[in-house]
Amino acid sequence: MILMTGFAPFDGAGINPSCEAVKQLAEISVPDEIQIMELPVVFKKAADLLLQTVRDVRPSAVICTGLAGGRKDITPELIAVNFRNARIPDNEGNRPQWEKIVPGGPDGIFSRLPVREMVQRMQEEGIRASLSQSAGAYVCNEVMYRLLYEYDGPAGFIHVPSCTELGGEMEIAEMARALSVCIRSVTA
Ligand code: PCA
Repeated sequence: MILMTGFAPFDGAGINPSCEAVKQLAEISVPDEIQIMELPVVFKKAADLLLQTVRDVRPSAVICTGLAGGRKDITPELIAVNFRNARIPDNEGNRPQWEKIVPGGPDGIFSRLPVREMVQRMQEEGIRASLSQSAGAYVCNEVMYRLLYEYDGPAGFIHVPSCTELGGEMEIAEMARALSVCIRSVTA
């Protein structure tokens, strides 16, 4: 079973397309294949909750997703960095500046998902997709870093762009389709 996560809404938006896409994906995929989970947009808490669930449900792979508002493509992330620097407060008012996530941990950890193949497959299916070399320094990057640091199975992070409901160009149904293509790269 693959554990898939999306994030709660943040920064004043009413929805977060990452979570909506993951929910739609659960409806179109084989029920035993995935378990879904919504993470709070809160430093430390999101990663703690995720890792507790990973220990409890023992998934065969973990794919986390989040919103990257300025992008137009579905972007699998190549690497997480050991660094927090929040431009805006999280949903509980935390705004860490210029900090390490894990003092003494490696500077960066590469995704353990087949990111290159995922991008290729999505493009072949006509979906706007490209590789991202930075997950930022906000809650998504922290979740990706702690996941890769504390869990040793296949794991990584995919950012989705803004959705039509929030003034973006991509439909949530298209994002769900993109994630189903990505899952095929992990299970194949
Ligand atoms: N995107 C933010 C946090 C939650 C989300 O969906 C990020 O990219 O860090």
